[in-house]
Amino acid sequence: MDSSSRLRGLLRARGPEWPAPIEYLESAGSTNDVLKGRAREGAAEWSVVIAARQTAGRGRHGRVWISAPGNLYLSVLLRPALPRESLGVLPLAAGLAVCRAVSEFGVAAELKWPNDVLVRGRKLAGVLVEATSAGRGIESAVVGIGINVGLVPEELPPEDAERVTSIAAETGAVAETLGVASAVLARLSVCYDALAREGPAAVVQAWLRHAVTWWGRPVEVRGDGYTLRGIARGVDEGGALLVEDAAGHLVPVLSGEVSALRLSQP
Ligand code: BT5
Repeated sequence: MDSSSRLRGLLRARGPEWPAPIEYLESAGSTNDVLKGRAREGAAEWSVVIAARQTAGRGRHGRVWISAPGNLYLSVLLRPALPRESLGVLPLAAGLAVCRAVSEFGVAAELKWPNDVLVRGRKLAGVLVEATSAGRGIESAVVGIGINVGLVPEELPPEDAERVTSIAAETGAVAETLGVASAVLARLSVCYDALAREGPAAVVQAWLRHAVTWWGRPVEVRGDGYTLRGIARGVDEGGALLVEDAAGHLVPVLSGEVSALRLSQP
């Protein structure tokens, strides 16, 4: 059986027939790019592209995503009926789906705004959402998910080794990547239904229950050309991080890197 039929079967065992094409590639530049191409050709919502490895895997802002074989590289196409302001909730929904999916494989992960899935502070998975908008709405959103399944951190350069982890490194067991893919897709469809039915606030609440607990603590956010220090207060319905600045104003942060500051740090 080929890999896409196998994944389709795993999904069928968990629920209804997957509603769109599933494309499995032995190698891709970036699964997000392949799926963006399919989206331009009119691909259906929930179309999936998976690659066994990527030669140009990307993180946000053009960063490199380490994409050796043995891990999961997956992109799924959504056409959410959401206003553009709610786009920021999609990475949270995807992160939540990943967090729930990996718990099936014995990994207790935590979510870090906006798109990290961590275990004991090490990165297990990342999410890259790339959307096109139409008027005030979203035309399509390609949700890219990378999960380290079999990766051996010690085989990476030392600077990466101590910052990453994988399902194998956490559990000592090698999970089937397609099994992880089916768990992620099934969980994503549940999160997405909740988003449509109950609205972004419900997804944000669920996300917060799995998030790193730094609320009420000092953080630093580094974005494009700015640095903001303040107290992390929460996440709003659009998925923006709310940081209370020195003047006591709640500043919604749409993108950036956040780190917790030690209380004594000036
Ligand atoms: C992300 O970016 O975390 C988004 C990663 C999304 C990858 C998926 S794979 C399928 C789809 N196709 C793609 O081309 N991309 C998506 P960001 O928050 O910018 O984090 C990037 C940073 O994570 C890098 O600068 C490294 O420090 C670290 N990193 C790179 N590869 C990693 C890996 N395999 N595991 C853990 N950390 C990694």
